Amino acid sequence: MSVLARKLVEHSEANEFAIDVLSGLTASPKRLPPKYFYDSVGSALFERITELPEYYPTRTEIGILREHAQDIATLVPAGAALIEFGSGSSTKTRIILSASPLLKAYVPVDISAEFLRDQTAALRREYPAIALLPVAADFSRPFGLPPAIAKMPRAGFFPGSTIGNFEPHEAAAFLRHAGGILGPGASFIVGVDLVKDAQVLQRAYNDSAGVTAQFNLNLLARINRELGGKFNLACFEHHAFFNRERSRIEMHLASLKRQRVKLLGECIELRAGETIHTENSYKYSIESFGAMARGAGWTPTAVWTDAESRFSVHVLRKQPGS
Ligand code: AVJ
Repeated sequence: MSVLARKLVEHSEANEFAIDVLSGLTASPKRLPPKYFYDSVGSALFERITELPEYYPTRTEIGILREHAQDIATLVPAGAALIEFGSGSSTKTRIILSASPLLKAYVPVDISAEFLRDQTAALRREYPAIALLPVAADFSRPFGLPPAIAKMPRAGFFPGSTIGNFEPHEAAAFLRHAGGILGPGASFIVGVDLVKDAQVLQRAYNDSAGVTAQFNLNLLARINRELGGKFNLACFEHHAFFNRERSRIEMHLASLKRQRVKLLGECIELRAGETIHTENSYKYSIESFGAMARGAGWTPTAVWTDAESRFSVHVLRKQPGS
């Protein structure tokens, strides 16, 4: 990419952040999109979250992937390219790559070009027989695949229950969109967190070390850093709770007092106790996720869970003609 092209991209990204922040903070109720959690500070905090004793999803999913890696590999088409949507933890990717000797290519798709560069350099050394073809893009939008995989069958990989960040209708639209990218004959490996006891869920998002609170508050710190906002983090509190009616964990930042905050020439007013809604993390049952996948052009083919039914890994097959 030329210097000018890179500048334009950076500029439009900064602009998009400013637009999303201003529109979210002037809306009622106030909200901020969770995709902005992941700057370098936020990504490092998220890595720490995945290691917390209360945060069961990551280690549970890794356990399921390890235990069933061979079964998963048999459902990946021979000679396929593996396309990962939002390449987060390389631990999970390595389990799939190591178990599937017939994979020809690995295409991690991630919004952070820097993260992609670091991650692929290491994988390239470890898997010399697999073509590593990173794509820097927002995976929830249309993006182009590397020409080198044009003729290969494809398998998708979407772990971590990232799908839970979408509203259910958006999750269905994403599954359909992924089907279009992956093409006929594709399989799709999707990690989905399950509905469960509210205590277990609530503890996972209210850890005793306060890392999730820092992760949530970092959104305001990022707005201060990148957009010159004047948020005082001490005047906000992390809230996370399970909304059973909507089957989702909600995260909010609650204003501890009535306050006005300057941002991009605007003045954001908050009432005492008013919240900024920063994240939804939807939880599904195996059946509810399967039904959504069917409605989005996929056939649920296999599903595994852990002994406590906390997390699930689904393999979907693309419905012919969908
Ligand atoms: C990355 C969206 C799956 O919802 O559990 C963790 C993000 N937020 N703790 C999740 C998150 C607070 C995570 N996902």
